[in-house]
Amino acid sequence: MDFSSSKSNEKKDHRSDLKTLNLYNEIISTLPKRKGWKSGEFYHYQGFWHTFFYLEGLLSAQQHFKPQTNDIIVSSFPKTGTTWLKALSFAIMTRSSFDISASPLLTTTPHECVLSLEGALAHNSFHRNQDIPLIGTHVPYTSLPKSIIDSGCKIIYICRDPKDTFVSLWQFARNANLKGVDSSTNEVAELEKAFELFCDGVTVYGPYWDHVLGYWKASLESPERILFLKFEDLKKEALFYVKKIAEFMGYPFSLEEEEKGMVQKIVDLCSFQNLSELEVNKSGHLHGYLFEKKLFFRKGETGDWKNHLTPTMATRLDQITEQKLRSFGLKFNA
Ligand code: PAP
Repeated sequence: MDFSSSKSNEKKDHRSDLKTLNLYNEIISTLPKRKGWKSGEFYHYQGFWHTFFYLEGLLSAQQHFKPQTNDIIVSSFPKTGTTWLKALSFAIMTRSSFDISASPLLTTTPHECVLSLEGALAHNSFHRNQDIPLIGTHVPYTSLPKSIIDSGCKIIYICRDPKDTFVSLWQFARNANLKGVDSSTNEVAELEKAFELFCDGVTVYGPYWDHVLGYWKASLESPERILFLKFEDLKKEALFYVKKIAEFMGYPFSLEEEEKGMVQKIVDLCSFQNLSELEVNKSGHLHGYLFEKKLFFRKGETGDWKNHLTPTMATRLDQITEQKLRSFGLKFNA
């Protein structure tokens, strides 16, 4: 896969050595914590809940990460369309280097095409390819490394109706058969219990609503720097939004490209149906992680919450959303 990055250790950028890792352990051990959805714990840092692994990565990124001037950050709360947005932004950016029929997305999973700031990059799993200025993250806006904010990097944020987000997150946690982890320590909280925790904001990178609000407010203040998207809109009007994303990124489609159907080709390449059927996304684990790649492709629909949540649960999530987001002009409709 090494077209975009390498797995070697020969160069340092924002990763940590053992001494700093010990320091991060010390910092994390002083933070408020709560039992998570599985056996591990969530740690409360700068207003949000984090798992140990990603918090260690975040601390490292906050201390060391130096963006390139042309970097574009692809940001999201987990399970709101990260994989899809990574694929789309990557396909848009690399379309002049690779014919669609030879796109690296056909042989490399989107999470390895666009590496995670607090995951793969911070934890030494990969080195970034400087020719592809795209970085993924789930970090809340207010916790982004200062270097990212100061550099004025563009940010694309995607969010999703919290009912579908919760269901997707719970299904992911439930189905994650973690490599090398004893299944008895791998049990996920019952749906009802996980639901209560989600409503209380106790979920990885939660509270969900605060995460969305951080990016929403920033996008209102600086629309030229932050593009705010919803999964549901992208589902409904993929062509329109892919053009919008490309323009925002500074890689607009030419008239000739549009006439030749390039926008549609990118939509098709990155569609759930296409990506989920590729061998590279069906088998194996993400490099440096315990997750199977196929876990990132479940249904890819809007409204699956209807198959999992009771009407009372759905109303409760809608009410929280209304309370927390409505006055800022934000609503969802899955
Ligand atoms: P991540 O934040 O852990 O990377 P993310 O990609 O945001 O996960 O979320 C996975 C969801 O996106 C899954 O939704 P579901 O559980 O409701 O099915 C997954 O199926 C969906 N998904 C992945 N790729 C695509 C795609 N190309 N188009 C539409 N949905 C997709």
